[in-house]
Amino acid sequence: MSPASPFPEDFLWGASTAAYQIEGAAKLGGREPSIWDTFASVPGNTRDGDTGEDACDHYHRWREDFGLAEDIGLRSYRMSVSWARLQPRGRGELNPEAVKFYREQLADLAARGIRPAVTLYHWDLPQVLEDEGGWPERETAFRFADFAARTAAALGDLVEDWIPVNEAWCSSFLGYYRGVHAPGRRDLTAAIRAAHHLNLAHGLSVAAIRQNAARARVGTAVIMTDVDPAGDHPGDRAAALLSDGEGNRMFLDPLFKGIYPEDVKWQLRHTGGFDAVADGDLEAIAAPLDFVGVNHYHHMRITADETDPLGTRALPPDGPVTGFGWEINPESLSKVLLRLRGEYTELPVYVTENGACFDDRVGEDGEIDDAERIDYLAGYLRAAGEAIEKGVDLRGYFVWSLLDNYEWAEGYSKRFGLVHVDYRTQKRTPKRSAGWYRGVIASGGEALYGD
Ligand code: IFM
Repeated sequence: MSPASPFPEDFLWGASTAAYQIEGAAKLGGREPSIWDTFASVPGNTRDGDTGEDACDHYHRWREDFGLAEDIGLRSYRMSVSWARLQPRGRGELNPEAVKFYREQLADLAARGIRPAVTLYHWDLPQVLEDEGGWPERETAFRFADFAARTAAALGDLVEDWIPVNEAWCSSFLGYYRGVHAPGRRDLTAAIRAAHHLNLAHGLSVAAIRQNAARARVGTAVIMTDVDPAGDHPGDRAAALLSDGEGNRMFLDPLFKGIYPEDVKWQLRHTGGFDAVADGDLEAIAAPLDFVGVNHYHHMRITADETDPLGTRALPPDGPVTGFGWEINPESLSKVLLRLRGEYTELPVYVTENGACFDDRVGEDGEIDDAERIDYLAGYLRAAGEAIEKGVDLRGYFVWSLLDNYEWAEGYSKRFGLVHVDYRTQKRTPKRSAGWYRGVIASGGEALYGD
């Protein structure tokens, strides 16, 4: 730790990406479609009909991208592997070409002194498994555990830090209830079943990874949103409680307490979704972990809304916002980290994602002066530092994202990267924030506290 910085010496300064958002090469190397290929191919599902078919062409350009990561001075890089590439039919032997592809990447990261963290499921379910019912079906959790075991065996000598499932809330509630993410279903019962089976998939894979990769440290990446009632009205308080229950506690409670929240079960009893919970599932889900990853983007003020099937609605933010219209409120990050420690666990924590998209412009000199992103990241990093000072065992922070990339239903319209990508030419240009982050890392965080 340097005198002015609360960040420990061995803090993992990192950045994150995900396979479908950057790889492209959707039809190469033996890969078969995932639910995102199918969803994005339907007109109207994504902005401008954008798909991840080419994305950032990281499949062919990963060496260049890792060079950029090294130039920034990243100590760790969080990536995901594509299930549809590694196990294209959702079962059986892994695809050797995909194993080679990821092994080469992991070896290259090691050679550059960058520690990898590997996510196994960042939303790209093989379409063949969705055709069999997808996450609302219990079998999918067992398919995932098998995939996790095989992948850990194939890559485990090159990776220590494993994250089985990224943001189970998005896959379940955005994918199966709101219908805005793949597979685009709108069925609350299916979403609750999906949430449970994603939780179960996480739990089953913890043991599967450890059995197949001796050095494994296994964690998770939960999205934690800071939720407040919009007003003092009892209706707003009840709506905020349910929103917190659906978004945060549905995932944190089973992981760290081995229960589903009683109030959420009661509110959603009419769906029958919790009938999916079988004897022994909660014990499996609550398998002890080595660390927790927190993805944080939102503070939300929730009001009651009878027109919404869940009865909740987020009010538009009244302060500064990102290019997504998401409220900029760094204090929320320290709040969720302190809540995690106070209510759930004292395990080591990593902020496995945090960042912002803005309307970045390439200047006439070819430079991208993304001052808003620098302000955003500086504010949230200082908030992370405050959480450390208040006792949170925070061991790392990963900017979302290393590169501009495919932002799901928003296509290529939202740019989150430290590095700009020209999707026409695939030219990479580090933004000013990349140089700024390099300085932060080199100073051990001290640069965050200069004048
Ligand atoms: O791009 C996503 C990422 O895939 C998951 N977490 C949130 C990011 C920004 O929306």
